[in-house]
Amino acid sequence: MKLYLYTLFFILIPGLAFAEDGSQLWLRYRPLSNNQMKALSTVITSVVSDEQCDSLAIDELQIAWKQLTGKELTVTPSVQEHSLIIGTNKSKLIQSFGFNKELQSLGGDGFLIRSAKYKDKDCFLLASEGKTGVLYAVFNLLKTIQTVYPFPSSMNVKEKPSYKIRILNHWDNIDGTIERGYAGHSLWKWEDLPSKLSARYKDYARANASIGINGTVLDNVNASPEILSTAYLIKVKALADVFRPYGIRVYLSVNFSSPTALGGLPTSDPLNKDVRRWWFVKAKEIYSLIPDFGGFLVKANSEGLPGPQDFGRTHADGANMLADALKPYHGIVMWRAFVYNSGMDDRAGQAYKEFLPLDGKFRSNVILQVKNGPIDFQPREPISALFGAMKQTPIMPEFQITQEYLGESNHLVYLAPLFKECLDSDTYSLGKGSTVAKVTDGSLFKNSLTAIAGVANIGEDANWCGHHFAQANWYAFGRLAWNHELSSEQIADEWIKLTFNDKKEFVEPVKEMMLDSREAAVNYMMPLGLHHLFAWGHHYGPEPWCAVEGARPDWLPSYYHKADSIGIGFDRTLSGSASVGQYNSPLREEYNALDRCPERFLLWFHHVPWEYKMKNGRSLWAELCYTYDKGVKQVREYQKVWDRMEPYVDAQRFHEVQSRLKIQAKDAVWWKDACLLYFQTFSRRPIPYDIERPVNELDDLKKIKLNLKHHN
Ligand code: GCW
Repeated sequence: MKLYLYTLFFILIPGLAFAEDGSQLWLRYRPLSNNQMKALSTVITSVVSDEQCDSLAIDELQIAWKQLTGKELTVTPSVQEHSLIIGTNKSKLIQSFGFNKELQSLGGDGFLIRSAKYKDKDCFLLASEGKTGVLYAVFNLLKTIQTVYPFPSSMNVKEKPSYKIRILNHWDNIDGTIERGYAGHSLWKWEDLPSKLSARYKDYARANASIGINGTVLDNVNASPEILSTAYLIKVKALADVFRPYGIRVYLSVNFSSPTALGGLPTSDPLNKDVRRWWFVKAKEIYSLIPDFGGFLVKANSEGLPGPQDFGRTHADGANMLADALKPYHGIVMWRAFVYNSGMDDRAGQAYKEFLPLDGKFRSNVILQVKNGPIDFQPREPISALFGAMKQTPIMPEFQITQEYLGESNHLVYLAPLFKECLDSDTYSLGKGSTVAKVTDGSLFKNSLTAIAGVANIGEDANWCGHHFAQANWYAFGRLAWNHELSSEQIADEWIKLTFNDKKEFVEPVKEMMLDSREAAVNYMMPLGLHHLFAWGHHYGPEPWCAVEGARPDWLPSYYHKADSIGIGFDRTLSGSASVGQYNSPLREEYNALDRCPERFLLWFHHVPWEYKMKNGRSLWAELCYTYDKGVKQVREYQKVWDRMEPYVDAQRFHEVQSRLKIQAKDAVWWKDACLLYFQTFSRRPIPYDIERPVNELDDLKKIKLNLKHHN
């Protein structure tokens, strides 16, 4: 009976009849309250545009208006009192305001939103040098309408993106699987392309445009040569055509040995004439199909992939050859610096050693793509020393939005604080204030090619990202790529209001939980600078004891934690692996000195005795125990916070988040017990008696073997 009434309720109330599956992301346009509507209707009543070309932006505006206010936003041929005037700098009407120079300086993606007078009429101006900028301005205005109360009676917004290229990297394979993807299969339906276009392609483009993302690498960096076959390029073209109106360019990851694997050449040596010709011809073919193709992303001589070193050439030789082929069409090469070889050399220092000697040797259309930290997207890493070291080579940060090492799509971990921690870190490259943000946005070294990449967490799940809160990480990446000065708090605030609701009772506690969540994950997984304690084969659960016969040592946790009877941690000081020496002063000295090293990086840089006294007076062992315990407590707290939110959230999203928090809480205990019980076999000290006792036996934990299919 209860079920019957419930069903009836949904059938009878239109608008509630659709499932709240999260598919609308942050683009929901919920009806405004009467007060909000009043404030808005006193300043904007109609829209005018003297250009056809902005129809997409106008459409978006009109759709949103209808949903927000219940009214049509009428398009008028001429300016009226309270008109919203929209257009590019080409429009005569826009030009009449005299902002030409300012608009030019903001570029095709930047925009102005201004209160202005037109022949004594009060109006709002929304303008850009380019069409994409106009679309961005519309999304910005719509965001303001939904998140700022009351709607301001006058506006003076001027925005220009921090990075020219704001790009997602999809690790999507052409067989439809996604490497490190936790939200179902790939969105790209290669078997249906080019003739059948999924409706989600447009939704994807629109969502990206709404946060300023303007590029997408469609395929995995572990690239199949087949992606460059004519059959696939025609499919890529079909996607590029859908994305183009939204200002999104398509890029491809390429396999360095494509000339051999696809073209049948005996070699892929970058200095070989036939190889060079092969790439030139391939570039020509690509651009004949996709005139605005963005360029290539390359993972070479990394984790077993082919690269120029197979032929005794350097990374610069390889990158430059591709850059030469793309140059006539203004394409770029994003060359990854994620390289490390198995051996005795500290993995954390290898990319720097490999690439620093090549500084200044790359073509101007090459940009080096560097992961935020020197190892691999761990819950916490210091920055890669390459930021700020390569002074003559543009560098783009690579962040991981997909939560490979952060609980996949089961854990609620808001990543803006992680991204910000990297961007705001000082490299001291040209003295104090040389932050990663300034090193990479072109302001410090005056380079004009600037970019930032995020490894996408998007799949074909209805809610796109697996966990409803993982949408916030896609959103945060886009917002920070647009403006790296935004705070994590501001981004969370926007996202919550747009995605859920604007009730203070909901926004505040949920925001607090999000802002705290990355630190919680560090606490229950790898506190105090620990890293890579993950299980073999997947990167979900703990296996600090992991030993696989014949395995590369640098793929095993013991390589990183180095726990023994004396202590724990990787000695990267000048008397250890010396990787600390790759940082500029004063970072180098600070990290090198045990008593000055920030405790969040302690075990990253030092092998520390169990009895070492921490700043708060506890021993290292005790501090490790308390920190793991704190992480567990934080997640238990999130469960309480979320359960209290039930009145403010639709049932489906409430329950889905609730059930994932249960998994996260169990996982946090798993992490804590596994790490503490295992490290205790070395420390031989008791777990402080005032914290929760382990609920697992170490032997049982060692038997856990996850079903990879479930997790990948
Ligand atoms: O961390 C490793 C991942 C690989 C990934 C690689 C990379 C795409 O475990 O799955 O491969 O990094 O970034 O190239």
